[in-house]
Amino acid sequence: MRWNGVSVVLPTIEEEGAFAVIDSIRALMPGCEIIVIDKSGPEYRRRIRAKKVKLVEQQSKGYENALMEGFSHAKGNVLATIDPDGTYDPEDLAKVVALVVEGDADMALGNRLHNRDRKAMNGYISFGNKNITKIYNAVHGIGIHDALSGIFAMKKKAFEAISEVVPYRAGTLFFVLEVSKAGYNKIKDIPISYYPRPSGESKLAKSKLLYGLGVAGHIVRSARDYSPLLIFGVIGVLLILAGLVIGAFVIANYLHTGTLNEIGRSLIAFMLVTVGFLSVISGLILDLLLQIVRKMDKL
Ligand SMILES: Nc1nc2c(ncn2[C@@H]2O[C@H](COP(=O)(O)OP(=O)(O)OP(=O)(O)O)[C@@H](O)[C@H]2O)c(=O)[nH]1
Ligand SMILES: [Mg+2]
Repeated sequence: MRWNGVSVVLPTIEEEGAFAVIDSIRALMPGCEIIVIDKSGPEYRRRIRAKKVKLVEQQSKGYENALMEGFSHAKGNVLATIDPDGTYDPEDLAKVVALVVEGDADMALGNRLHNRDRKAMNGYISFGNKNITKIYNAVHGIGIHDALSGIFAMKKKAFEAISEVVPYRAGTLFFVLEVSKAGYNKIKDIPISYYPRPSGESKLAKSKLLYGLGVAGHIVRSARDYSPLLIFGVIGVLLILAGLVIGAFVIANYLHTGTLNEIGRSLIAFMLVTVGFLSVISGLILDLLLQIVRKMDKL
């Protein structure tokens, strides 16, 4: 494998694992460009410079901005990243990068969820991530498994297509969403290992729960913009079903007693069914508008 055209970006905030990761990447992917996009103090920067890699002092804020800034300095035609905190195996990085270098994918990701180490990722984070990824797959018709992986790679062209987008707080999913929206839909993943953090604390988010909710919000927004029928249709059908279940109780009670004495429940059932229908109809109208806009875009 030729690694000359590959640039690997390592995001760091005082990350001790980075030194060993740099050595491993050099051994596994000789000739690739290594860029450290850093937000640490002067002492850490001095030690990174001593490793003879390209050090970019991050001007912006946050993980997504760090990667955007790092990628913009890359010379390679395949851009990749690995979280250098000791939770990923650089051998997996080489495998993920190979998928893009060999032309099998526009973007490739590592999937940590195939065989989860319970010490490395706790249950609710894994559950949240799995389901966030599932909604993403449903909206964009893609079959990946772990949309928040710290190892991914993409064609330079895919990055160029999104280089003007202002990043939002969705971690790796920001890149996945934007690259697929830009038409780079060949997105693949392969199983990788994931280990408990050996040292230091999490830098990406103070609360993983709040972070996860924010990420889920971005998917729902993208679903609204890209597959309105799916999101409004599903919400509508759920509301109608809830209304029908409550309505069935009211009718059963009426048949049993001969009097209609559950006015409250009847009203709720009626409202749920009505709002459900409105939601489905909104989905249909938005879907029609979207089709028209897409047709006009193509003209
Ligand atoms: N330059 C830069 N690096 C960042 C920033 N936020 C996070 N990182 C780095 O990005 C990588 C991923 O962040 P982590 O803190 O490991 O996030 P995480 O994997 O969700 O958390 P853990 O499970 O504790 O590892 C690490 O190498 C961080 O040092 C940032 O704002 N700027
Ligand atoms: Mg980490």
